[in-house]
Amino acid sequence: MKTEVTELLGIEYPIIQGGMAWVAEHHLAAGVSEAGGLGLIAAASAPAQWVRDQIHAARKLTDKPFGVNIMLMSPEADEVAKVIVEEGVKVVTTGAGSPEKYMKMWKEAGVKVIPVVASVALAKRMERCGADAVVAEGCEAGGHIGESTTMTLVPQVVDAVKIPVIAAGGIADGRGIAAAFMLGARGVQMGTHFVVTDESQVHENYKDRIIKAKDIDTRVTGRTTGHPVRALRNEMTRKYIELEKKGAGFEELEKLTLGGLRKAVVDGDVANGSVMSGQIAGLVKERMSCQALIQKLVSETDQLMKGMGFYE
Ligand code: TUI
Repeated sequence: MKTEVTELLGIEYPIIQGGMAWVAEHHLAAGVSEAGGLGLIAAASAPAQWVRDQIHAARKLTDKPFGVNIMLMSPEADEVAKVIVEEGVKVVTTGAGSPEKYMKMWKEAGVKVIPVVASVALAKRMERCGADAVVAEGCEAGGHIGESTTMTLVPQVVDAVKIPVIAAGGIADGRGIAAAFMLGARGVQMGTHFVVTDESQVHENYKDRIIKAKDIDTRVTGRTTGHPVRALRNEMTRKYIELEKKGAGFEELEKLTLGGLRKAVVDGDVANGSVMSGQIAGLVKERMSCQALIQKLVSETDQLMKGMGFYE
C-alpha cells in the first residue's frame, strides 16, 4: 500500500491515527506505529512537559516514526510547538485552527507538517505556507468538526491543492479506505476504531459505549456557540441541546462540558462526560490490537482495490 503519504512519512501503510485529546497517549501512538501506521500523541490542552514525557515514553516502545497533534486553541500551543522541534519529532498534525505562525520554525527543523482542515480555503492556505500534506476531515468525525461531509470535502480539497490529501471522518474499515482513495485521497486518518483497541487506555465504559453505539447515536453540541463537537448521546448532550434550544449563552453551556472529556475517558462517567466519537461508531463492533486492526484494514482494502493499479 505505497502512496505519496507512506513515502512522505516513512511508514508502511497510509493509515494515521487521529490526534484524540486524552485518548491519544504514548501506548496507543506506539501501538499504531509498531503496526505500520502513524501513531500520534495528542497534546490537547496538556502542559508542554507532559508532551515531552509522552514522546520519551513512546520512544521506549517503538523505533518507528510517530507524530504529535497540536490543538491550536490550547493555551500551551506555543510551548508544545517548541517541544516538537527540541525533541526531534518527525511529524506534526494540527487541529482547531491555523498553524501558520509555527510553520517556519517547523519547516526549518525538518518536521513534516500536516494540518487538519475542514474547508478548501484553509487547505489552500496551508499549502501556500508550506504544509507537506493536509488531512481533510469531514463532519462525520468525532470531536470538534466543520460543516462539510467527508464525501463532499475530500474531492474538493483534492482538486484545490497539489500536496497529498488524507481523508478523515467516517472511516473504520477497508470499504471506507477504498472509498477515500476513490475520492482522491492518498491516505486516511481514523479515530473512533482506535479508541477501542487493546492499546487504548480509555476507560472500559467509554469503549463499551462505542461498541454498543448505533448509526444514529451521535449528537452535535455547540452549533449555536460556533464550536460544534460530535459525541455519543447521553445525559450531557441531552441537557446541552435542550439549553441551546432555549437560547442559553456560551457561559451556561460551557459549564456542562468543562472537563467533560476527562470525565468520560479517565473516570468512565459516560453519562455526564463528553464521549467524543465519530458517526462510524455504529460500524465498530470488535475490540482488537492495533496490529490486528491495521492488518484487517489492509487486507480489506487490498481485496477491494485488487487489480486497479492504484498503488504499487
Ligand atoms: O481539532 C479537531 N478535533 C478536535 S479538537 C478537540 S479538543 C476540544 N475539546 C473540547 C471542546 C472543543 C475542542 C476535539 N476534537 N479536528 C480538526 C479540525 N479542525 N476540525 C475542524 C477544524 C478547524 C476548524 C476551524 C480548523 C480550522 C478552523 O479555522 C481556522 C481558521 O483560521 O480558519
